[in-house]
Amino acid sequence: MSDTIFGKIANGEVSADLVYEDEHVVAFRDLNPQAPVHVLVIPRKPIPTLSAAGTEDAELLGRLMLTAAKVAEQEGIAEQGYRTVINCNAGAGQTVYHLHLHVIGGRPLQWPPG
Ligand code: DGP
Repeated sequence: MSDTIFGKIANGEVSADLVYEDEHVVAFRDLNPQAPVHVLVIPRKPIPTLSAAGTEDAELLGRLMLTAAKVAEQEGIAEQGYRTVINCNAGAGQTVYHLHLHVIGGRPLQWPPG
């Protein structure tokens, strides 16, 4: 798979406003935020979509979720509430084909979403 912009952020080739990183995942602020807090959590491993993840990625997917919760705490939105979203494929609005989990909050969020 060719490297995406998120792969380049994960390996440090492209800069981003990082809020968390460890050996498995990186979290950084979205360039086009949809709310006062909008952070993307990605695995360092370049999995293109959620559908492309396999059972071998189960622990890594758990790490993405736990990192989302950690970021929400760190950003001060855990108590008021936040949303996590994974867009899978073009029909759902995925534009970057490196798996990423959106953490969105800091304003009231409608449900159901549009
Ligand atoms: P999605 O539509 O789910 O594929 O979300 C992709 C998000 O990535 C979108 O909200 C904008 C953001 N984004 C795209 N390119 C960059 C970039 O180079 N840096 C950062 N920080 N965010 C980006």
